[in-house]
Amino acid sequence: MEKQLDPKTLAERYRLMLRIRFHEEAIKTLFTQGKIGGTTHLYIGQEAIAAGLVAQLRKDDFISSTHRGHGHMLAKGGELKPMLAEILGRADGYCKGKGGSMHIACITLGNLGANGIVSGGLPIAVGSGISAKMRGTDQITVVSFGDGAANEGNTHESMNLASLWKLPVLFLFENNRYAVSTETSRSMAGNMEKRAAGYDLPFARVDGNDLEAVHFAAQDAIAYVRSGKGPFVMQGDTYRIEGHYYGDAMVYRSTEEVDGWRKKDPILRVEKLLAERGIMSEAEYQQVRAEIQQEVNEAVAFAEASPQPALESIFEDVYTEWQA
Ligand SMILES: Cc1ncc(C[n+]2csc(CCOP(=O)(O)OP(=O)(O)O)c2C)c(N)n1
Ligand SMILES: [Mg+2]
Repeated sequence: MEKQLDPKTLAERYRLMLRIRFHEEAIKTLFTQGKIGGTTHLYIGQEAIAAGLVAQLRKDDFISSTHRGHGHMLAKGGELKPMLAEILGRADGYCKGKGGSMHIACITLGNLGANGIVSGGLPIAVGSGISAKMRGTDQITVVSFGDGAANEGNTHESMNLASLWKLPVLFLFENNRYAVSTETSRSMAGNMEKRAAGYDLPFARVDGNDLEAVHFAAQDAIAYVRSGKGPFVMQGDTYRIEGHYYGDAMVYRSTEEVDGWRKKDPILRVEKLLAERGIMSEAEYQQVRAEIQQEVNEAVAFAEASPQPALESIFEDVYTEWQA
């Protein structure tokens, strides 16, 4: 029999996946209402990866994330209220409203930051790995990156150095099939397994829409990296259900393709498991959905009531001081 999560953990991860999904759905509404500045990239469809891997990290481990990073942050212990306040650019946000969707960071939670630079998270993870090694701790750093980022020089330089110096970094390749409008088959030569082998790194590939598959592969990868043997590359195959950014016309792919992937929705798959294993009936998981929706609604109200950052705060939390 395939390995199974115990009922309590499965139910907890289900709640987390719903929290990630409903948070993103709330952002869609806020964005449509013109309440979010700039752009926003949604993690809808990829929840099993954050909930399967990031959620089992220790609090003192680190993550280095991407422009599509809300799910990673919530799985690392992020709370809905300061998340949404940050995304609305308000003073109660994780970065006091000065980071926004693409730059959410929280050092106490071990999030070294979402990142607007595609592949920008990888060198940061290498630096974090060097730090853990020099300090002699067994903390690990997980860096998520997409299929677009996979082809950037940063990715190769980071894997090379991390392998050479045996750094405690888990490279998490989230292949959601698209980089903006370009499908992976048109952008990526070879594959990640061969690339990892080229840097002498162990590799595992899983169905990224299968929570338990991600969890158990991640458990092994985390143990390997934590033991001090060096980095590991893990690939989760998934699909970006929404457009690249919210509002993208998505003319580059067919409705049939998207609908096909909606049927593989990682949340629906967990609901099926919960029911089949007698952990929750449909009525019970509908109740959980209602509870999480309520949590998200309260967080939206909190964020909307949060003040704008004070003008003077623009000079706080910066590394250099401006002088006339
Ligand atoms: C260095 C750099 N190049 C290009 C961009 C513009 N850009 C933003 S997201 C993106 C696509 C990234 O695709 P992928 O790595 O697959 O991540 P996904 O959006 O699928 O999560 C691009 C090209 C950028 N932000 N940074
Ligand atoms: Mg992608």
